[in-house]
Amino acid sequence: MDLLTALQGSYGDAPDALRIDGRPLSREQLLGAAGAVAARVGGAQALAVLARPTAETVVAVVGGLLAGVPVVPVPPDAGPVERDHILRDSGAQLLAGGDGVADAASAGVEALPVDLAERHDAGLPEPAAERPAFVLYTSGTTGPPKGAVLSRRAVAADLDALAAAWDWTAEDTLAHGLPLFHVHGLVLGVLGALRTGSRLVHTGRPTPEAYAKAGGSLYFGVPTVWSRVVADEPAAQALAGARLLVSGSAPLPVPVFERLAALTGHRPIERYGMTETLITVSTRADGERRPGSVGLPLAGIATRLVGEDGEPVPSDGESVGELQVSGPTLFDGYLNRPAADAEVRTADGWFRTGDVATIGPDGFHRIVGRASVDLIKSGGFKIGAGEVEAALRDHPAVADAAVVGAPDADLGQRVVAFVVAAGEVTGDQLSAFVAERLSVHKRPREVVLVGELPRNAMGKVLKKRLLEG
Ligand code: MLC
Ligand code: AMP
Repeated sequence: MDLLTALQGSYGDAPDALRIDGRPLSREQLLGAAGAVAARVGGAQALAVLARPTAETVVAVVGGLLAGVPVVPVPPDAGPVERDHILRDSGAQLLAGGDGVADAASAGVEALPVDLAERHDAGLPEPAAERPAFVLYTSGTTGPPKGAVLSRRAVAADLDALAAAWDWTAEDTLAHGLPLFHVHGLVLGVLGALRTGSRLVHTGRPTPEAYAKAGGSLYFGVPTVWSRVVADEPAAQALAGARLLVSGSAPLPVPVFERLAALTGHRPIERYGMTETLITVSTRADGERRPGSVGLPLAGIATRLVGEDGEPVPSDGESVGELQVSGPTLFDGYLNRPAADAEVRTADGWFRTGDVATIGPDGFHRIVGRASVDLIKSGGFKIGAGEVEAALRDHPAVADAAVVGAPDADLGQRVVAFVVAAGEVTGDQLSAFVAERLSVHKRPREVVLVGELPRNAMGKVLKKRLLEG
């Protein structure tokens, strides 16, 4: 089945099939403007899109997909270090959504204009299902972000499995305000709506007031969004008329689940996934929604738990092991990084998630933590400690730095940097330094200046000790 079938076929002529940051767009407008983009990008190695939450971003993404050109979303607040890495590593020759030619020229690529008023019937054949749809950049424990290559087949398989699990149809209005450069906001939050044929309301930012006003039947949010919603009772109560509230990208605290259920009358769906695997496990619209649990594998997905000794771990609901997954939604590999690729795959072809989980006798999965302290989830964003440490070390007044994720009631975890200073510097200056070079959400929310970092005999920083204070 074509990746964008619903987009081309069954859509009505509603003038606001898509509403993004207050701007309405019909499907005919979206397809016409995207067709014009497609006609310009044909044959390019990759199309980078500065992924602001705008209609132009959606048009550029759909244009790339119509042309069969891999789309590389760039965080709109990415500083030069992160942006240049993504553009260089992906081989993108074109950048859509920038502030024009100057922006693109400074990044060494050509600016691709996006005009919402243009109409062009691209008339292009459906690209092969094996072709990459996206290269999505995701942080690892060390080094700069890696580009995960996701095929059109993987995206289509995941969206169809989610539509089945959540009874997601063209009758729905999907509402969310998540960023358009990750799986959650872009793959599920935009392509999911286009593939199922549902309307889409993107709220610009995921604030409780904006969610209350959006009039959705289906809502997506990261746990930070849901915890802010339940703190705003009128906003939460306004969601009572929805059909389904869905949480993902990080663990939903049980008290937030319970509060959401009490205020809205809806027990939220929780689903689990990763950039590299797309969404693989979820509770179902027609099944039990259990607090603290992400439910059952989606159709076509197999999961297993493996112990540190490499032996299988029993599905008894108590024994923990590394969660491994296989199925049609898995990525094709990290761009230009065969060694990193080999690390995450087992000899028999399963993907090692790095998440620690239990599986109950009833098949329900519980994510209990991550194997590495160097991967931080803050507000649903994955942040590699090594990338932030490297950015801090680039500051002339930093002799050494160690970054950890401390528990945080709002963000799940917050980035805390322990820094050995080599000169006069304040925590705010270091935080701003990281925000300028990388993405703003990667900045340390707290900087602790220390005389030295605790290390073991091998010279490795004892991060658990830092976290214990
Ligand atoms: C702050 N700001 C700065 C700054 N400090 N700007 C420049 N320099 C500095 N030093 C600005 C920001 O740009 C922003 O501006 C504003 O301050 C607030 O930014 P913030 O503090 O980062 O926002 P925060 O409140 O922390 O955001 C919470 C949040 C966000 C929930 C809205 O974390 C979020 O959108 N999370 C979603 C993450 C997500 O989608 N993950 C999915 C990954 S996919 P302005 O102008 O913007 O207000 C995945 C797979 C799966 O995980 O399973 O789904
Ligand atoms: P990312 O690489 O940004 O796609 O983040 C993927 C990671 O987010 C996973 O490996 C998990 O650690 C985490 N994650 C996603 N969904 C959930 C969830 N529902 N519960 C707990 N952790 C989650």
